[in-house]
Amino acid sequence: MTVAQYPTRLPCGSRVLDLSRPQVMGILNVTPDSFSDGGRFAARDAALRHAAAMVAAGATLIDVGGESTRPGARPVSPVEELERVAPVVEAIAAELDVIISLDTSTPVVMREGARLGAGLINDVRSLRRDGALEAAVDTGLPVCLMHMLGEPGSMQQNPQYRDVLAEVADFLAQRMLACEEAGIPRERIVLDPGFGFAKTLAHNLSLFKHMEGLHALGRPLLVGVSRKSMIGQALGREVGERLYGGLALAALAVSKGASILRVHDVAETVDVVRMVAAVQMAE
Ligand code: YH5
Repeated sequence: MTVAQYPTRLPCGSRVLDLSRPQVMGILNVTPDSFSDGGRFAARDAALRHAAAMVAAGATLIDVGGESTRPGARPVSPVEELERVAPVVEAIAAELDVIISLDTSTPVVMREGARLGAGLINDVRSLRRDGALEAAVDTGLPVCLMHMLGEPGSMQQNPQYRDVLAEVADFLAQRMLACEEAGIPRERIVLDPGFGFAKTLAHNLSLFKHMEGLHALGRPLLVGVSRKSMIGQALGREVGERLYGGLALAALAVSKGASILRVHDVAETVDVVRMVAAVQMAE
């Protein structure tokens, strides 16, 4: 069994995340395709209802994202991203007992989101955009650093690794160092292997199998595989048919010591996590 080397409490703004057991982060997309048909307030209310349902199902974090990272997605301006995300962050902070994670690479969204009540910055670009490190430092919030080669738009084209686990670990160690030099202490960092970002199926499977090697970095791990194409490719399933595959990976991730699972299907994943934890806690 994997034993964590870090403290079991991660301060996230006004709340504390309990890392003594695995936690489930619910995904809340606030891109126009997700919630926008009835106008601005309807979109905010629909997002709030979805967040409330995920909290009722056991999510302790809600990951709010206003930028689509899909290959080919239209780039979103910082103002547009902020206009999508800010009302939802504000509403969740006012209404729900949950830690809000900001799925953003955009400095102004980090700053405004933190001011409106977010508790964690989740940046798939690991704070490599101009001004992102400084913005994250200024918020005082913990950050999730994720491995990705290149940019979301171009990343998947021909990814190559000599040793995927070693290269992911080296990248995360480098980004952790950049954070520490900028003023984000390591105690505030969460690490993510970045499943599905510039990785073939073989890369994703190997990285998943050997994920425990990342515990050498000494920080909690976040895993996001929910509905992703590694499940589709391994099983030959369309995006709406990937729940069981995702739950298998959730059980495996927890048994490999992952601290946070980023998922669409919160209720189902919470049962898996509680069941695995019950076995892990046995004599
Ligand atoms: C992640 O792994 N992923 S956005 C393609 C899919 C399904 C889902 C249909 N943000 C991560 O969720 N943040 C995203 O196929 C993330 N870790 C962290 N920390 C992509 C996504 C998805 C993409």
